[in-house]
Amino acid sequence: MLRKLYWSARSLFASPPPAQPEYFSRFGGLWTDRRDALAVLDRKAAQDPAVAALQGKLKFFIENGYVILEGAVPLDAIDAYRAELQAAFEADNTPLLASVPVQGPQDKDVVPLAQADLDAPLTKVLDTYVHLPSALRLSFADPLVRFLSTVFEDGILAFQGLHFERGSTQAVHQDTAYVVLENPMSLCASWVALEDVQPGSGELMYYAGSHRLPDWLYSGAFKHYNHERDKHEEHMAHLKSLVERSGERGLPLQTFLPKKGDALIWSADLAHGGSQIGDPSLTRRSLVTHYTSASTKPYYFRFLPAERQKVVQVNPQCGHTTMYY
Ligand SMILES: O=C(O)CCC(=O)C(=O)O
Repeated sequence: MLRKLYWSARSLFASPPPAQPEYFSRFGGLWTDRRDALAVLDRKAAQDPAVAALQGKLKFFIENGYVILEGAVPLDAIDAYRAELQAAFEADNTPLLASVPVQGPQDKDVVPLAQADLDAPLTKVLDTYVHLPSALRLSFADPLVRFLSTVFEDGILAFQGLHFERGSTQAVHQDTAYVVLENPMSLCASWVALEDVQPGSGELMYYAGSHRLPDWLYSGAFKHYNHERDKHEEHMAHLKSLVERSGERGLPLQTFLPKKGDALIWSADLAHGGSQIGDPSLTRRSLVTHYTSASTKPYYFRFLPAERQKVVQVNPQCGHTTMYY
């Protein structure tokens, strides 16, 4: 009850952050989110050969909110990861956890991997990079790290990983609603194909350019959805608005049909989801990693005891953390 009162009072009095004229979002963002990002890119490319080498990809990312890096992950690294994960599926003592769909306002639950139906579309194995060393070569493959560290202008922190065996069928959404950071726009995700993706398998889909849709403000103020604070209808209206507003702007709905080893990186606010599965016999194995900059903290650190707020440094540029283990 007290909690309810707190949230309703907060909803009444909270006001959105002041507009930041140099950014599209009032929550700011990375340099690639600035209104003058293309000019910034030209300046950076003139000064830094590493940026110049990525200039075409960065321009595409700035304009479209995503970029495809073909062959980003070595095939042998994927095979090693799939073998290690398969061994975990078959073991009775794996510490791995999975998120599974349930009815209710939270709509998901976290269970030991052995209790999860991996063939259910919304099952996600959580943060495999914590327990499977082979996952690190995927989430931190060189082309991903080069691109992400240029975008973040910093080291990178993986703070949520989702492994899918099947298409997710997840409605088109913006990650900033659920994947929450102290600096909400300091977010990118990679989607790595662990096999050649077949049409009908529930392909990843996205509205190109939707990262520039005006902010959706939960309870008039917040970038993220909180089921205790915000009405269910507000959440549903957000999802509906992404399709409507993308349609009004003529943004194309595209699907990703990658080869094994290809990766797609999306920016914080790209509207994306999983297509319906046309052929239930098809798998669609993929690994999503959500990253922020080394200097930003996941919001979940607020709710973890100090000893669990730890970053495992893989190398000077890359670290990972988790809320689950
Ligand atoms: O892979 C998919 O189908 C969607 C994944 C997704 O939306 C996410 O991880 O945020």
